[in-house]
Amino acid sequence: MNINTIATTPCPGQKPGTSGLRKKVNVFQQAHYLENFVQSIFNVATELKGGLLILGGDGRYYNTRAIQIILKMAAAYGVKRVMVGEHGLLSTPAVSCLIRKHQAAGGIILSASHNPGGIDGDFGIKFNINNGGPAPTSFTDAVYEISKNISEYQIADAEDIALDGQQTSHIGDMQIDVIDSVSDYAELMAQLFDFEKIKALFSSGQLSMCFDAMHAVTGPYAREIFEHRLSANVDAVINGIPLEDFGGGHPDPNLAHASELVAQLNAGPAAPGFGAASDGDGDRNMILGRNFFVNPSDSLAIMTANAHLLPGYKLGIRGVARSLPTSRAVDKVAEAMGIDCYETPTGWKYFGNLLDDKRITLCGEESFGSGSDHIREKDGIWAVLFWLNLIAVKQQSVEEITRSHWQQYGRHYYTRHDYEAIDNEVAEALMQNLRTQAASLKAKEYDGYKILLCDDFSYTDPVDHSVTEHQGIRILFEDESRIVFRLSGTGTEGATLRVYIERYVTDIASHDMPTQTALAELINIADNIAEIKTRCQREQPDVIT
Ligand code: G16
Repeated sequence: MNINTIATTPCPGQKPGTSGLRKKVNVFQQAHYLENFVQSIFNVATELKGGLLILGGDGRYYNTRAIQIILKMAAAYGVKRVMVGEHGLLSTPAVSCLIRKHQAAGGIILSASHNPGGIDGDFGIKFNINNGGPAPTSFTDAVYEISKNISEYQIADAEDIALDGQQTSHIGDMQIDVIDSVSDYAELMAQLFDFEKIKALFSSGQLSMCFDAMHAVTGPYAREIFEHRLSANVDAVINGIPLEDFGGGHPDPNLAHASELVAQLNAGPAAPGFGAASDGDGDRNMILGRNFFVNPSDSLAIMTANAHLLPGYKLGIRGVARSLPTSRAVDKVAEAMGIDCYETPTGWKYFGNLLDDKRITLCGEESFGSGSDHIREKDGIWAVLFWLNLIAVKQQSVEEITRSHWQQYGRHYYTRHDYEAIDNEVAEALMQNLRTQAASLKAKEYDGYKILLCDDFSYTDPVDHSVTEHQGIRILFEDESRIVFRLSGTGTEGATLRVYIERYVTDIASHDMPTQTALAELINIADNIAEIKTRCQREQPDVIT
């Protein structure tokens, strides 16, 4: 094998965000851009030398091109073996599953998650470590430092590898196995959930479902698991073929972007009883009942309260964790169950230590993510199966399960307002203004809401004691309402301000208000305190979830 050493210069801006490096496709297509970053990863992940690498992506534009480049660089670096998904496809949870099952040294996932794809869309790359989870900040910081000074990279002089069909080939001494993207993952799911019970739900005609794969990576997983293994209705999976541009759609499973699914579930008495969607790389989920939306924060709370009813969790759960902006619905359940509930910064990587140290079994985020100790990533199909299994055990609809949960624990009305593509300096100044005000806000009252606490969230990891600061401004009111402000770490254009608002209501008679109405006063208070409209020159948020 001939190895070429290529001289390069650093490409600015290769600092990974909340989840890997995400940029426009044309940025990744610049000379040496991808290669610089991959070489920087290899230089930090030295355990890959002589080890196994899992490689795949969500099928977006540039996926297969990037895989060919990475394979040749991996061979040059001395990776022993690479398992790559057929057609270059692997969901993020499947990569995590494969790393753990095959004791790989790590995995590279090519995805910009829920961001749009296609030639004018976004591309991304992230590295997962040998526990199957996202690389911690110490790792990504080290990669960034190398990327700032890189002067050369190595790449094997080899032909492209065929990614169609399961087969084994070599570049030099490195073995490449093109594997079935689905089977290992599907087997893990069958161990956690009662497939027979779920199957009976469908075969008895009691339930039909609609899963929107959004032309992203989960199509093949959903077809195999829901249609083949669980015998769901034949039309259970829509938009099931992965496309490089996601069919022109935005693969973000929320009420705005999964509109085809929402229309089906809202189509009256003949609508399916269960609906769900996942994102570009298959780690997010949205759960719907007939004409009913389950807020992701509520979903985590409901899972926590009921996990013991499902085979994979029948021994009970150790503890739970949620990210800062996720509503405190799960805190109420944890309190009642007498288990620990951790509050972490945004980003799945912060759950890894808690899972590895066996402090928690379940974790989740408001950003349509939930997961458990079965892997080290959030997991969209897993969440769908969790809900299907719960419906089969409880013999109740999605709405009935959710409403009875609210009756028992109270309801956390919750919304997130996103202001997108704001000028970076304006966004930073807005956050700085909040930081400056934080200490003086305590005990102030707005429209009858009195502030109990206001701070810039900082997290000390209880396992490795690392400290992560400036993770968002949180304002807690005396009636348990909360407002959180933070800037997104996944966008690719300007800054995105996220404002998260919640209000806790125990009175059952008040559980039927439209969410934006229930939160109207707090929405105004958020604007008063942060001066969003004047500073950002916006009348309305761009997206409300
Ligand atoms: C990523 C992370 C999640 C995080 C989300 C939101 O999700 O993996 O842990 O909650 O970003 O990030 P932000 O609010 O910074 O945009 P994904 O699905 O995009 O990988």
